[in-house]
Parts: sequence; structure tokens; C-alpha cells
Amino acid sequence: MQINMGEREITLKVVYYGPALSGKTTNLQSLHEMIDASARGKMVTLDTADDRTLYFDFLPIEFETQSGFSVKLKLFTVPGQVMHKATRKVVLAGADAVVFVADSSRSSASANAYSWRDMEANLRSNGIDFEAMPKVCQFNKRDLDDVKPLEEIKEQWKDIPAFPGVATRGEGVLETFSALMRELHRYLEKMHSFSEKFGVGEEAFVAGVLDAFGEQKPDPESV
Ligand SMILES: Nc1nc2c(ncn2[C@@H]2O[C@H](COP(=O)(O)OP(=O)(O)OP(=O)(O)O)[C@@H](O)[C@H]2O)c(=O)[nH]1
Ligand SMILES: [Mg+2]
Repeated sequence: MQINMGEREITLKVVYYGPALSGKTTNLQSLHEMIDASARGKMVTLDTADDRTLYFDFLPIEFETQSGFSVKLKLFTVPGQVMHKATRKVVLAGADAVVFVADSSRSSASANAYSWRDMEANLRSNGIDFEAMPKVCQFNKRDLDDVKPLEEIKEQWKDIPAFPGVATRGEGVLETFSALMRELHRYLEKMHSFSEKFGVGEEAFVAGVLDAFGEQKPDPESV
């Protein structure tokens, strides 16, 4: 978190992590399409010819709190291909929260597990407290044939909020992101008494984020 009291600005970094081709870039593209034009920044995508992320994608989202702070969210994706390990560590540096995008296909189970361990190692080597860090998981590609049943997934991911997704259709994308915002506020509350310091409570924070999505927003009570 970066705070500029003079400008009344709070900057938070969110990273989408996960194995290659799980749908991290698609999640950001989908959020970008859903954002109201007024809150929408330019999305930067750096990929190779075959659509795979080479360095990162970046999407800024901004909203104003009623207490007069401007919250700047900086969303990044890492490149999931195994060979980009060093880049993932750089992109993760200074992250305040992560979305882990897993591929729901049964055949991707070991790639998911490898990527999760890689994320944990990279967070730790960046000096970030892995256990405390706000995290949510998205099980993407629910439209594919050979996917694990959701009950099995929920059982395996008991400690972390997990959401189904079909990012190509925008399904589950905003739910995942708003759940992460809720986790993030809870964390900032615990570590920095966020509500008291910046005059924005959990509901107002989540509602502020969702406002950027205008018509598309889900019911804040449901996330
Ligand atoms: N069937 C299906 N395909 C999806 C879904 N989400 C993404 N895809 C497709 O999967 C491919 C990879 O998606 P990306 O978003 O580029 O994956 P990524 O995680 O950014 O991959 P890397 O950048 O290599 O780490 C693309 O062809 C997407 O259109 C989904 O929910 N269902
Ligand atoms: Mg990508």
C-alpha cells in the first residue's frame, strides 16, 4: 500500500497469479470491458504473437471514497509459463492482494499445484507474509468438459474463498474481484485500522469498487 496524505491518495496493488493459460489475462480484459468509462484507465497488455503473456498485463481502476480519498487499484497479471519465473517474482513485489486463477480441467491439477507453490515461494522471497496476505481463488474454465466438481474444489480450498468462473464470458470475474476487495479491506483494517484512518468501512470500500462497474455490479451482500 502506498499512501499520499497530501494528495489524499491510496494506491493498492493486486496481482492475478496462476498457471499458463488459466485465464488471468482474460479476467483483466473482462474487467476492463465491464468498467464504466469514467473509472476506466488504459489497459496495457504485453504479449507474444500466440496470446501468451510475456511480461505482464496492467489495468488501473480508480474510485473516490466518501471521506475524500482517491483509491487507485493497480491490477497486474503474471506470465504463467514456467520459464518466466523471474518475471513473476518481479511482478509480485509489493503486492497487497492476489487472485489465484486456476484451470478447472482435471488435467491441470498438477500445473495448478505447481503454480500455487511457486506463488508462495515468490511471495516469501519478496518478504511478504504469505499466510496473512489477502487471497481468493478462481476456478476458471468451468465450461470445459472434464472439470472437477465444485464441491470437491470447495472441500480442498476450505481456507480460501473460491469462485467458479468462465472468464471468456465474464462469468465469475467481478464476483472474484469484489470478494478479493473485501478480503483486502479486512486485512488493511487489521494491520492499519483502515476504516478509522481513512474514513472508509468495509461496505463502503466494496461498494466504491463496485460503483466503478456501474450496471454490471453484483449485489454487494452476495460477495
Ligand atoms: N473455454 C474457456 N477458455 C478460456 C476461459 N478463460 C480463458 N480462456 C482461453 O484460454 C486461453 C488462455 O487465456 P489467457 O487469459 O491468455 O491465459 P493466461 O492465464 O493469461 O496465460 P499466460 O499469459 O500464458 O499465463 C485463451 O485462448 C482464452 O480465450 C474460459 O473460462 N473457458
Ligand atoms: Mg496472460
